Amino acid sequence: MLQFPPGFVWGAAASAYQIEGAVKTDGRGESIWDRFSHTPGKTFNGATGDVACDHYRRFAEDIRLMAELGLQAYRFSIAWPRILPDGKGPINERGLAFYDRLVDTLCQAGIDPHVALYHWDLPQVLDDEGGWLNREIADRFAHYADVVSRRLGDRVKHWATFNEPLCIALLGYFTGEQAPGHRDQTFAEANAALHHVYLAHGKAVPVLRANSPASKIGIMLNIYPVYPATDSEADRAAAFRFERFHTGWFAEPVLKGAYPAEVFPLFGPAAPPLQPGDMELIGAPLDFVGLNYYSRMVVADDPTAPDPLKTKMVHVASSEYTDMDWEIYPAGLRDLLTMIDREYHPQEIYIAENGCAMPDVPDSQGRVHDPRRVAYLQAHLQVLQQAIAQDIPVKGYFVWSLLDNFEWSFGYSKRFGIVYVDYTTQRRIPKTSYRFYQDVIRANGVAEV
Ligand code: GCO
Repeated sequence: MLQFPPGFVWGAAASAYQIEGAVKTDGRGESIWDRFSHTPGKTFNGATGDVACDHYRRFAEDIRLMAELGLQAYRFSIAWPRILPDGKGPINERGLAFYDRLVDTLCQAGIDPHVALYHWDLPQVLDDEGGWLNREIADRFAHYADVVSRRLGDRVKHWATFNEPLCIALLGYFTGEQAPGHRDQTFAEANAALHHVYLAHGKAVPVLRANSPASKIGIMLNIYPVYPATDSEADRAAAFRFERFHTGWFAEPVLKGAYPAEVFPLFGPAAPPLQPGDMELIGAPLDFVGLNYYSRMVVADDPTAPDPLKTKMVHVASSEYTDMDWEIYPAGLRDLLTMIDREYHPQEIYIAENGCAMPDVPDSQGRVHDPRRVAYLQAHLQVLQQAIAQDIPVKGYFVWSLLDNFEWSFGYSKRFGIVYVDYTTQRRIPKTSYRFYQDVIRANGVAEV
């Protein structure tokens, strides 16, 4: 048995739009994901988060599942449009009251609430005013953070400002795969959106510290370990460019207070719209960094690629892939943690998301066996335990996710949960991986294979 340290935190992660449903209940305003998912052609089979896992109504049942699992923490996001339906102006008390009940029910179950303020569901009214392209959004976000942390700051001891600035900027404004679905190939919009997300983060940190003085504050990042497709000079240079961009661009502003100098010239007039004082604010010291790890990036040189990096992702023929077509590569978690610890020396790290999509189907007795997910989790936990044994300050692990849920543009076609959701009945069926994770938590350790 590979033991984790005493006090290691075992959790599960989810996000508001992916599980709550109830999109028009109790005064919730429209979000950009409501608008995007209801736009024909944007999501698989036209799926939306209108109902999702109906968690808004069923949260007490889901918290019972968490308690039976033995969870010590639950990472969820708050829907800005429930709190401020227009993103600003009057507070929607019924929306705030929902999260009050959620937090109280979690605390009564002995489960620590880890809150992310923003997991992609921007109030549509703010997007109509420019959204993340409008620098004023940073003040709107700071106000939202103030309203929420004044109400919950006595019980929430872990706050993350944003989930994955990379996806907000790149998928929302460059590839258009996610809301608000812009496809600006000059990269100017992606860089402006990214910079304003960072600015909003920098403005919210002191607000959270003031309203929730006993809490720890951080951000959730998806940073990838990057490997060259071949040992050729061109591919090694491509991997370096990709790594400096992805890690540098999507992590260093908040971890070091600066964009990587070698990448800045790539963008010319499309560079982030910096103003004096921005980077000092953005680089405010954090108590933890949340890392969402799923897989690595294998990169080759591609002179024909559309983006300034001139790189392309490569499949590894000898590797196994998940239902998302992501390579299963546990060693990447060790390499990522080693790099983050060496380069940025974070006080604390949480694995804020780790898991896999598999084509789960109930058997004739209604049970869901997911041995490949068990194997995925076991392999990554084994690597994690070994990294912690090397004194890398990982304090907790959050499986993505407790429930199968709305996987953004993939709709409900990808199942990441350790609990199966029958969306026609909303029945929850714990999978084999739920029992596996229950045993890991109970033992605070994982069997070595
Ligand atoms: C992300 C998001 C989650 C996803 C999960 C599976 O990392 O993309 O945080 O909302 O659903 O990662 O893709």
